Amino acid sequence: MPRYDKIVVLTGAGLSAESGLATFRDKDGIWARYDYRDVATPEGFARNPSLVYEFYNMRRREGSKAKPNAAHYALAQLQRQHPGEVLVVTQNIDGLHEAAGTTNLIHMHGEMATSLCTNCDARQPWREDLAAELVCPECELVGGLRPNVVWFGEIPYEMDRIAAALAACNLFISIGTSGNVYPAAGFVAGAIEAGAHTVELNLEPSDTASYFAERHQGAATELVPSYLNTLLEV
Ligand code: BJW
Repeated sequence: MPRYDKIVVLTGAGLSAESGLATFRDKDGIWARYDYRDVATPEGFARNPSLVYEFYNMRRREGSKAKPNAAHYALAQLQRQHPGEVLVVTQNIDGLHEAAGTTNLIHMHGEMATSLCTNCDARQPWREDLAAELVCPECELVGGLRPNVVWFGEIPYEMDRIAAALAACNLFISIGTSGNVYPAAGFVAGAIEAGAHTVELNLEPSDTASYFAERHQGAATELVPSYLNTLLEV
């Protein structure tokens, strides 16, 4: 019987930083170049859809070239080899967890390789650029396609499933996230309430670092494989 048999792992932009994808709030991050109100809110999209399409088209092109790093692979290995349940909840919209082999995965902030139709709610694989004049392949209406991402003021995906997993977990690990954005920043409190051991792995202490029982600082590609290996040792 492993020490922890129900593990929830929350990941953020820091996990994909060493795959060459920018974080949001670091010095050279995305929010240093863009105002989040313009590109990551429904109001910004209504005001200037072209800017938002271009922002996500650029990130989709960059994301399609990125490769998983050692931290993504270590998480996939944990899921394959650990005898307990391991759920990965990612805030990242890139596809690097899947590319590394992670299967039990929730993209709570959406996925950049899919579109969302505001007319029929269909979410569909989308590898090309998105634009206002495109036709939804599902309902065949023009003008409803948008990036399938969760903007500020919108409700993240699969919150019921995440809440149930947190309520049942006995280990919660948070990796490469600033603890700035809710509801993800509140997951550690939910895990503590469930009686779980809580661990933060991050380059710098996050905004919620003081909540965690155990904290390790360092780059994800070093820290994540070495920490997760300790969970696989009997
Ligand atoms: C490394 C590293 C390396 C670097 N190795 N580590 C007031 C109080 C509380 C809440 C609110 C409030 N006012 C408004 C709210 C709610 C709002 C919110 O939280 N606002 C805050 C800013 C205050 N939240 C929402 O609106 C959310 N919806 C919501 O609350 O709905 C209500 C509801 C919820 C639940 C049930 C019922 C109702 C929606 C939030 C949507 C966030 N969307 C974005 C953009 C869309 C996707 C995209 O474009 O990619 O998601 S914002 C952006 O931030 C993106 C990220 O997923 C998210 C989190 O960022 P992350 O991953 O933490 O990145 P960074 O850059 O912040 O941090 C990187 C970390 O990595 C750092 O710590 C580095 O140290 C570390 N690092 N290199 C290891 N190599």
